[in-house]
Formats: sequence, structure tokens, C-alpha cells
Amino acid sequence: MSTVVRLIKLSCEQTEDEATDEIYINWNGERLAEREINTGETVIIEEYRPIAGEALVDLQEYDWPDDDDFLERIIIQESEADQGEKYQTINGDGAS
Ligand SMILES: [Ca+2]
Ligand SMILES: [Ca+2]
Repeated sequence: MSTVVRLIKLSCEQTEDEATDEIYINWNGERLAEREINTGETVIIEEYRPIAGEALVDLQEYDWPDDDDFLERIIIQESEADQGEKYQTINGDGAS
């Protein structure tokens, strides 16, 4: 039986940029869910991806001409299936 992860939503307590953050997620290196988000906002992600073993999920913030900011990586384990919705707090601040 294969397992599917549902990425539901993302809330922002504090943007990394001065104003709006342009965030996206790298799911095992696959770029998805590009969203603009402001402090206090929640954006819907609604992406489904199959998982085998574990998945590396990186939250990135787009900048130009500077390099994008890497905010934090979370690792999702296939063995976490059936635990219902989980909330992960990301405090990473890759400001540059
Ligand atoms: Ca930035
Ligand atoms: Ca930015």
C-alpha cells in the first residue's frame, strides 16, 4: 500500500523579507506551491505527494537578485502515516 502526504496550508507569523515573502516548497527537490504570504496570513497549499521512506521538505523564500533564502527543512517519515494532521513550526531565518 502506498502512502500519500497531504500538504495542507502554511501560516506566517513573521515574514523574512521586509514586506511580502514569495515562498515555495521543495519536495525532494521538486519545486511546488509558489505562494505570496504576509505576516499573519495563512495560504492554502493543497498538494499531494506519494512518500516512500521519508521526504525532504524545504521551505524556500524567493529573492532576486540575491539567492533565495533557505528557511528550514523538515523531514516527513512514511511511518508517521495515520497520525492525522500534524503541525510543524519553522523558525528558520535564512535572511541574507
Ligand atoms: Ca528574502
Ligand atoms: Ca523574497
